[in-house]
Amino acid sequence: HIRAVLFDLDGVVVRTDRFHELGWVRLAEAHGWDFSAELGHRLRGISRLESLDIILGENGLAGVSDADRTAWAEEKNAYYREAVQGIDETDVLPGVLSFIRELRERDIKVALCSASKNAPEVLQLLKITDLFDEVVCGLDITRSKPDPQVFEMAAERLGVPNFHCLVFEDAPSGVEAARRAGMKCVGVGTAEGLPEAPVVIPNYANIDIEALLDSARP
Ligand code: B16
Ligand code: MG
Repeated sequence: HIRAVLFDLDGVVVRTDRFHELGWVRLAEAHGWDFSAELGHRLRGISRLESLDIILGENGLAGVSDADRTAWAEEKNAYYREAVQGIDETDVLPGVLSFIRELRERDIKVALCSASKNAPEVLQLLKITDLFDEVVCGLDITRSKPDPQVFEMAAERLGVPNFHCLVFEDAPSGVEAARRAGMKCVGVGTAEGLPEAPVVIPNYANIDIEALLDSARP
């Protein structure tokens, strides 16, 4: 049975996923690189520098200097941080906060598991840090999704075995990371966008906790 639920941040709790994508779009436009919506989806959950390397690879720029890579990663982060300063409650996915509170009322542990180094600040801006028993972010991990490190670290901190954990993810890389951790997973988005997710919900409206926890059982 499920004893802990692990939430990704961008695209699962807050709609900051579009600001990450906007940051990459602005960077690509500034430098004349190609960037497609398909690539943007593929980059969900992937760390900043690895995302940049994928974009550079797609544009035949794999051999650039580390100084250039660092500068461009910082440029993207500046675009992201500029966009994120104005977020408020309206950027939180409808229903997710009450869903988290309901889980906690059922004594289910809740953790936030994000690849983003900006995750703690986003939680602070929205004043929702205390909603989570644990927060694991890009500052804590050394390997980005699809590596399971972020989820395994959260499970360990919560003291809950991996097979009692359920992950909510909007990223193909995150769904893969949950699978590698031996955790159940619910995709947030569309079945087409998350073909590997065993269960997909479009949003948190009319969520039936019992049914969801059941459907996530093997
Ligand atoms: P940062 P998540 C991920 O967050 C984003 O999906 C991804 O677009 C971003 O590149 C990554 O965090 C790193 O973020 O540049 O802020 O450190 O979806 O795992 O919550
Ligand atoms: Mg995400």
